[in-house]
Amino acid sequence: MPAAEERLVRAVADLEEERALGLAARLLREGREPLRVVELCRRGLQEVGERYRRREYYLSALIMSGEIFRGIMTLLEEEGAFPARSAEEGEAVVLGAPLGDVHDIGKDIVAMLLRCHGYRVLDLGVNVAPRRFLDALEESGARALGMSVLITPAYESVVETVRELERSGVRSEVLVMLGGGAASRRLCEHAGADAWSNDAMDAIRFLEGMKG
Ligand code: B12
Repeated sequence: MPAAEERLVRAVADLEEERALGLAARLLREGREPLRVVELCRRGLQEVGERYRRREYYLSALIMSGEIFRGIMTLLEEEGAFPARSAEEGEAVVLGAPLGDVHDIGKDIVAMLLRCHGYRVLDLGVNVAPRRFLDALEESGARALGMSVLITPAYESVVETVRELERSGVRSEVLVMLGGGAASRRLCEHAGADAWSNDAMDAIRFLEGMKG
């Protein structure tokens, strides 16, 4: 990894906000892909998570790291990195974090990318109960659902959401995709979802696959 990229990962991991923002701005100016900058920040946050797990950081560090990422997202928006396309005619996608999970940074990145690719995103936010996901799918006629799951206690709610779709008889009409740090092949299989990934761009690939 080039030194400038490594410095950004480290600045995020060390919670050096000003430095991280400055480095991100510089990388963009030098022509780095916005998604590359997102990925470097994600790695920085992953390291924050590791340090938290090892008890080298406290909860305040998680909060701070989230704010740093938000700052970088604002910067990317100001630079017009992910312009939203008009989506009135676009395919609808329901998005949210399952009940029990309040992490929304990754979900917001997915939402932004989808809008940038012309999808109509119904973002239900965080802590979304299974029934609310179902209601949104039925009301909007969306044929895709994306859940962003970062913590293991939210697994149950993911499983329950897929069951709710089954019970209502709409499961086979809806592409269910999982993402976020706690998404895995195991969870995908266990819940009976269709696809999972830790890469935001895959949301678009999954949706394109659905059309084909
Ligand atoms: C920032 C942060 C917070 C912030 C969140 C701020 C916010 N607005 O989101 C705050 C402070 C609120 C927080 C709270 C907590 N957190 Co926290 N947090 C993190 C941290 C450091 C970063 C998460 C993040 O935003 N990453 C960056 C984004 C960009 O990555 P991402 O979500 O994976 O998204 C990418 C892809 O996965 C993909 N993607 C995301 N969604 C989707 C969806 C689809 C469909 C697709 C295809 C792709 C996709 O796109 C993104 C870009 O590529 C992680 C560490 C980690 N390793 O993840 C811990 C972490 C997730 N938190 C953790 C914990 C324990 C907590 C708390 C319980 C702490 C506490 N004691 O209160 C609470 C839980 C609150 C709750 N009920 O949800 C643990 C979870 C452990 C577990 N497995 O259960 C982690 C892993 C830290 C750790 N190592 O212990 N946290």
